[in-house]
Amino acid sequence: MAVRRAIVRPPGSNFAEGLTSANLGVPDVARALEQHARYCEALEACGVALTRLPADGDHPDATFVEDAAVLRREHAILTRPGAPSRAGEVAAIDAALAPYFSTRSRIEEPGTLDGGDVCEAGDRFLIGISARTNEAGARQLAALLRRDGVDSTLVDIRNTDGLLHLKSGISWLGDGRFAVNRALAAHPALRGLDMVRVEDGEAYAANCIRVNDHVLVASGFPRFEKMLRERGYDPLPVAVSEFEKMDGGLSCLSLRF
Ligand code: CIR
Repeated sequence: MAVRRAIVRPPGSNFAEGLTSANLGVPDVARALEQHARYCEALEACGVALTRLPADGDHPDATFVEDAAVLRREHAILTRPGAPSRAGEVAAIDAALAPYFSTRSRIEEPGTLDGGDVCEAGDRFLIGISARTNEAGARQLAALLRRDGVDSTLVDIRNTDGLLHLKSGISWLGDGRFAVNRALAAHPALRGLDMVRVEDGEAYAANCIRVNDHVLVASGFPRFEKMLRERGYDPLPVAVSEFEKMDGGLSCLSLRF
C-alpha cells in the first residue's frame, strides 16, 4: 500500500535515559539527532509527507513512535505499551493521528501491546507475543482487526533470543515476501512464508521498511543490501547506530500511513 504520510518525533536530550538491553554503549544525542534528520529526509525522498512532533522531554523512548499505535486504513488502534515508562507517550500520538483517522480504538487493560510487535503483511497481520505484548493485548488487536475483515497470526517470540519485538526480526517487503533473520526463520508460526533470509552477522538488518518504491535499510549491512538488489528492490541505507544502542531500529522511528 502506498505510504503518503508518516509521524516522526526526534529524540530528546534525555534520549540516553531510555530503556535498553543492547550492550552497545551510550548513544550520542547529537549524532542521534543528525541520524534522525537523515531518516526524515529518506522518508521524504520516498514521497512521504511528515508530521513532525516536538521532542518529548518526559519520555526518553518517545522517538520510537511506532510503538504507540497500529494503523490499518482509516482505523488507528492506540496501544498500551508493555513498559510502564512508555505509557505516557500514547496521548500525543492519539492527538497527532486524530485528523487522519476517523476510527480510533484502544488496547485495554489487562492487554499490553507495542507497535513494534505488529507486522502488517498485505491482507493480514503478524502479531508478536513478547516481553512487551502480552497474549491479551495480541488477542484484542486481532479481534479489532477481524472486525475490519483482516486476519492475524500470533507469533510467540518469548523464547526467541535477542528480539525485543517481532519486527526486530522480520519485516514485510511487499509482494508476498518478508526479510527474516535467523532467530525467526524457523519459527513454526512463520512456516511457508516467502523469506529473504538475513545472514548471521547482519541480523539487525532484518528491521527494514518498504516505503513506496524503496526499502529503507540500516546502513552497514552490505550483504543484505545486495540480496535486496538482486531481487529487484531499491534499498536506501540510513544510519541508525545511535537508535540501535537503545534497542530501536528503522521501523520504530515512524508511524506510516
Ligand atoms: C524500548 O525499549 O521500548 C525502546 N528503547 C526501544 C523501542 C524500539 N521500538 C521498536 O522496536 N518498535
